[in-house]
Amino acid sequence: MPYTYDDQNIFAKILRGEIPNNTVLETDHCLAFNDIQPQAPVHVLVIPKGPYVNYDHFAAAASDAEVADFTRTVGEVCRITGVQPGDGGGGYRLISNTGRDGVQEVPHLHVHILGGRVMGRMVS
Ligand code: D5M
Repeated sequence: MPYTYDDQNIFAKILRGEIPNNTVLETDHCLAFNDIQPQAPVHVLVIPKGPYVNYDHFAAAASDAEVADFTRTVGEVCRITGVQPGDGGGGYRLISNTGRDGVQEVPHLHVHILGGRVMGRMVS
């Protein structure tokens, strides 16, 4: 499936420094920042710096280095924010809304990291 990337989306503007963000972690290939409408005490978005529309696009087109960096960045943010389950933290939920049926609002791949409270069961 070909994807056309809209470089006027809000996360593209964040990456270009045109609008501010509350950065948690920046790596060679990723930026992690606090969600502006937090749904949990910890609500961080992790995005790749590359122009990928969604998870499907990223999985097909990103380099191994980008994929590795993205995966490790999600894990590092969980450690930094204290939600990792291994050392007394309570754990977390990862969500990547993808495409129309996933009700994705911003057309730049992002993973939501939600934690700091017990999540409800996913029913919809
Ligand atoms: O979720 C898109 C998410 O992006 C939603 O939780 C709000 C968040 N958002 C939107 N604008 C900003 C800015 N400027 N900073 C931080 N977070 C933002 P989706 O998965 O696409 O429905």
